[in-house]
Amino acid sequence: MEGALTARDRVGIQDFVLLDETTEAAFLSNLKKRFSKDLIYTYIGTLLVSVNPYKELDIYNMKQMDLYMGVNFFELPPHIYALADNAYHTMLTEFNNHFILISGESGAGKTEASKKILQYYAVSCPSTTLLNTVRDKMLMSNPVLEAFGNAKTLKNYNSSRFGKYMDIQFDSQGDAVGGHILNYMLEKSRVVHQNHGERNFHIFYQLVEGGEEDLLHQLGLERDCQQYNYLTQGECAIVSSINDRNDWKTVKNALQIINIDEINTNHLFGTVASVLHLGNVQFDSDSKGHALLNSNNSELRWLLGVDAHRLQEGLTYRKIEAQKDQVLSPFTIDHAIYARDALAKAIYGQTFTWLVNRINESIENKDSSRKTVIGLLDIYGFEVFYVNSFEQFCINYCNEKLQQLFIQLTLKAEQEEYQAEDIEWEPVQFFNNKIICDLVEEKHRGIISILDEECLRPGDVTDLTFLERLEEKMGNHPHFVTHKLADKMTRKTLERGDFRLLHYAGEVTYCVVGKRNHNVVTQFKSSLLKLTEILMAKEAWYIRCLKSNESKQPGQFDEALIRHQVKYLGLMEHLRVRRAGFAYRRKYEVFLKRYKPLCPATWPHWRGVPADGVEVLVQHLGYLPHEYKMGRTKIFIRHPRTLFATEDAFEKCKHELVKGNYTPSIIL
Ligand code: AOV
Ligand code: MG
Repeated sequence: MEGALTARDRVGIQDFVLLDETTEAAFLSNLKKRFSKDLIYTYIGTLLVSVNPYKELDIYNMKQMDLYMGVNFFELPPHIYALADNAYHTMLTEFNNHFILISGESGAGKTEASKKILQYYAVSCPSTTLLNTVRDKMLMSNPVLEAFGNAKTLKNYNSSRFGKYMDIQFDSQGDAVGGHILNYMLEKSRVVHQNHGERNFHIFYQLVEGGEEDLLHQLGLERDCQQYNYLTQGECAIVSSINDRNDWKTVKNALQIINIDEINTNHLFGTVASVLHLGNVQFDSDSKGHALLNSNNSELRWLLGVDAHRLQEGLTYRKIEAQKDQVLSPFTIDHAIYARDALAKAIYGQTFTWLVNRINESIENKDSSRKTVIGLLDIYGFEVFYVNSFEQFCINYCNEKLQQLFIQLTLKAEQEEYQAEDIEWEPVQFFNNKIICDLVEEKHRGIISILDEECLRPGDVTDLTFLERLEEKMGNHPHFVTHKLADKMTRKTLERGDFRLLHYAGEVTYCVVGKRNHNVVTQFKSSLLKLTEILMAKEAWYIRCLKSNESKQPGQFDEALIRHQVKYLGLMEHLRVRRAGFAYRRKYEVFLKRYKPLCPATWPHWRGVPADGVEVLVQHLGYLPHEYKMGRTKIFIRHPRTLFATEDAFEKCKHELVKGNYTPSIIL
């Protein structure tokens, strides 16, 4: 007993459900104790809490993978491999689809977690040469998509600037046989503008720093990031902790593995180079204030293989179709710059979509036999910058939706199920962020609808009229703050072009200037709706990632920062529901069908109603009264250990069953 206590004191408790008290202080103290021992993972039941260590830990090697393969969840210390393995085995036994929702704010460790899971499946699933190829391609899709879709931000040196949902498909033997990626809104504005201390997408720097001499020559590029307007706005093109040259090699190799041939690879880098050249195109104005291409522009000849004259025309004139005629209306310099940047963003966005499509073709499994999937969701985390624009609005809205999904699937559905099944239950209160999701997306009344209406309204619509309309309609909403209200409150005042939302994870001030991209946001809303439907049809597993400190320092546990995340992620409420509730539940029919060989009275057939059969069965297995409850249609099992013991007994009897000489008494 003393030994157990010592271990507990030393390394904390590995499942929060077993904590003596469910206070926030006890929760944080346990997390801190474990973090100080480099134990970054802790469970709340089957949910995995992960704290970013900001240093390499020796816990992701082959030995560790071997250790966790096929082992029951709670038999070993908490690990991301245990969760991945448990999802995999549940999928195989129940032959259904699963997804792993990885959430947390920017820099909390979501992308790293999703990579660890993919690596685990790549190593742990049975393999053949052919499947190894598919697996290599799936693994190699990561460095390619990160090069084109990730960037250094103030929050994270490798921040995902797009959302990614990846289905890994398994056949009935458990082989990983293919995959499919869905991507969500790439932050295209980064191509043309970066805030101070931030960079453009990694691939630009990788090409300029790492590209072979011949290639750079062919693309008309100089090996100097400072030469390119699109690379220098953040004033941090070169960062000591990012090795662009090495990453270039990795990306080139990865492109080969995912079957992008030399011609397409050349086109791909030609397009990347074109964007850099486009960013250097400058304009002068003539005596009437119309934009003209600057006479020093040598850049145009490098652009896209497009006729220079037509491109020049496209960048300095608007084409107006009037009945059968076409009229060219000249741009001012500001308009010309806007057109240039819009073109650069569109080219890069299309290139990214093309790349995702190529990857999908290369990892697609064409065999039509039935497959089950494990979906991995790794999306940009909640973020607050000094200036927050349209993209932050979409990113944070996406995080609200995922939090809502988590609440629906865990806190809400769980408690509703106890009520529906007549299980005695003391409700646990929680903050439901549906009110904020509605504020953003509700039909006819939400911010997105108002944006739509404003953009379609004839007349003089500007950013500020849009803001006025918002203030008119939302002014009294508890999660919306206008600049007028902010002035009255003691809070930081707002600029005239700003509004503030009180998100589940904190306050964010958004600047509406230049924001009114209603098509993109409406599309984003419907793609999130589809994503929610995809996820709701699957069994969920959760990883909640916590950021340990803002300065990315190893070993630093910023208690206030972590307390804030524990709060808004709803971890305390989740723990309370878990502790008072039941880890597993099965329909009586399903439970009985699987485990009936374990009891002479239920094997080979139970003649009565399934609920009675289950009662007889669990009595025979020695379940204690506090370990389970009988609901209206399901048995509820309090702790997974009870189910694991039953499952172990079932595994043992399976061999005898196959031989056909089985009687329950042999086993029990
Ligand atoms: P994110 O995906 O959650 O942010 P990342 O997964 O990119 O965050 O993690 C940020 C950085 O933290 C990584 O580049 C690593 O340096 C470090 N890190 C994270 N997890 C681990 C780990 N398990 N072990 C060691 N270091 C780790 V964002 O994409 O910004 O929302 O949009
Ligand atoms: Mg990420």
